[in-house]
Amino acid sequence: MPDDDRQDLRLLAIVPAYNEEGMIGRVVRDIERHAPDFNVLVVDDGSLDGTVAQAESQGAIVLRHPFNLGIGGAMQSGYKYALAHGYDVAVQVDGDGQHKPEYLPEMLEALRTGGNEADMVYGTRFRGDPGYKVPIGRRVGNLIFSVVLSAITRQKITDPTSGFRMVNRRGIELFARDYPHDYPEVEAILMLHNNRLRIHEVQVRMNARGFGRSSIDYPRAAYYMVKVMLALFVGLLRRRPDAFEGTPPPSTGEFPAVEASAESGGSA
Ligand SMILES: Nc1nc2c(ncn2[C@@H]2O[C@H](COP(=O)(O)OP(=O)(O)OP(=O)(O)O)[C@@H](O)[C@H]2O)c(=O)[nH]1
Ligand SMILES: [Mg+2]
Repeated sequence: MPDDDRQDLRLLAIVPAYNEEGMIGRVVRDIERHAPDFNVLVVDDGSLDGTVAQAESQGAIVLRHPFNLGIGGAMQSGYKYALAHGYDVAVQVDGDGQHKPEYLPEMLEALRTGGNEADMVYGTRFRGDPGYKVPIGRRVGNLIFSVVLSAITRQKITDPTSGFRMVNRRGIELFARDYPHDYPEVEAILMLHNNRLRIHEVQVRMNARGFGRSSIDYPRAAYYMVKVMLALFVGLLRRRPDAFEGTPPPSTGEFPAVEASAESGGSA
């Protein structure tokens, strides 16, 4: 993308965080270091530890939930914020340090130029070396969802459980309006497909979780599989609109030049 185009874009990194005091400061600093054009919004999902103080001390914008809503609720709050504040691009960067911000420039480039131009670009661990030892249960679950979603979307979706995803304004509008609740990543891909938004993968390496507890232990993994499979089949029964039904796409290109609204805030 030519530099001139990129300068006009308003970019937001949404960092969902639940009890991530051990990593959140570093995540915010790393985004600022590797992708200084992004403002950083930490969505604190009712943490009981020092997450908010750590995020604020690094200059992030912090949005606080009064109680825990889960990752889907945290991300939807982030997308609503992005929509209300006129951002053109929003990317999820997990607060546990798994997503490496050094990939953000490449993902931004791919959002404009990837495939047939993309509405969502996400980082896949499974096109090469994932960068850490992905637990076997997670690999198997991922493979099952990969087969199902690749068949539905008729394109290769190699890492449907990756949360490392960047969307343009259309994606922001869609997800601000509606975002799946528990374990949202897989369902969100079906939502994009149902709304005829285009998806593109880039190969990334991730880190093992840096601190704190994963939300997905074995009993929950079983629940996750059943719940998400059911949600996929229900999603398939939904009407598929002829075209994206949000704000009509701009005639001038992929990224509408949105008037900067009120406070921009941000650390970048
Ligand atoms: N566990 C948990 N995480 C949340 C919640 N709300 C927001 N998050 C954040 O969402 C991000 C992803 O959650 P993780 O538990 O790491 O999910 P995951 O990356 O799929 O699982 P792991 O690979 O085991 O880390 C993290 O940055 C969490 O801090 C919540 O209610 N529970
Ligand atoms: Mg994680």
